[in-house]
Amino acid sequence: MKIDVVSIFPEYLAGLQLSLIGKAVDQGLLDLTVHDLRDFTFDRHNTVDDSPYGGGAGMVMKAEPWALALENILDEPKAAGAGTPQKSILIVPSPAGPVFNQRIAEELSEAEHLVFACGRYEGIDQRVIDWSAEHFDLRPMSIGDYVLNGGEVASMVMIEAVSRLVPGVIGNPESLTEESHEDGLLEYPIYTKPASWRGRDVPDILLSGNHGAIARWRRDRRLELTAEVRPDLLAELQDLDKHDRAVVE
Ligand code: 6GU
Repeated sequence: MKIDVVSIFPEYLAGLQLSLIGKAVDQGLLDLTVHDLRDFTFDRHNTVDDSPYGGGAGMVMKAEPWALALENILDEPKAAGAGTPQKSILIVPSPAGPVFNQRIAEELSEAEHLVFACGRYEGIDQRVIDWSAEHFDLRPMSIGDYVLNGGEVASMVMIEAVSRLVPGVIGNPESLTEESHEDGLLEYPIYTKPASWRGRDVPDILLSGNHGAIARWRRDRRLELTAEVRPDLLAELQDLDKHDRAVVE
C-alpha cells in the first residue's frame, strides 16, 4: 500500500517511523511518504494561508499549494497492481466528516493508494476540495466529536488503524480477529503471571485448563463490559444467542 501525507508540519508524522508501522515501511509492506505543503509555495514567505472571503476569525489554507502538492502525488509512479488501477483515495481529516471506525479501517486497508491532506487553521479553500473530487475518491473523515488543531494527529490515528490491517504488518494475524471492535464487542480482561498479586487472584477458571469454559467466560465478560460501558455497540449487534442475551440483561 502506498500512503502519502501532506502537512505543513511533516515532523509531526515522524512517529510513524517507530514500532510496527516503521517496521512495515522498512520491510516494503508500506510505502509511506510525508510531503511538506510549503514545498509547493513560490513566494518568499512560503505562504499557505490567507484571510477568509466574507470575513470571520482565523485563516484559510490557499487552494494552489494544495493542488500542486496533490498533482505531484498523482504524477508519481505507483506499483503496478493486477487489473485496472483503483482511484487514489484522498482522506481529508475534518470534524465535518463521517466518523472513522473499524469498518472504515478495514475498507481502507484494501486500497492501493491513500493520500491524507492535513489541514490546519479553519480549513482548506473549498474549491480545491471540489477540484480534488475529480481526481480522487474523496473521503472527508472525522475521528470523533471533539476539535483538534489540525489533521496531523487524526491522520496518524487513521494510518495506524489501517496499516495494521494490511497483510503482513502484524506478525500474528490471529491477534487481529480477537480484538475490541473487530466483532463489535469490547475485549475481555487479561492476566499474566503471577497467579496471585498483592492479594488479587487471577480468576480460577483461567487456571482450569478447560478451554470451552474459558471461551464462555471470556465471551460473558466481553458482553458484560460492552453492556456497561458501550451499550450503543451492543444495540447494533444482531447475532446474540439466548445465553448472550441473558448475560447482557
Ligand atoms: Cl479529523 N480533524 C480535526 N481538525 N479535528 C477533528 C477531527 C479531525 N476529528 C475530530 N476532530
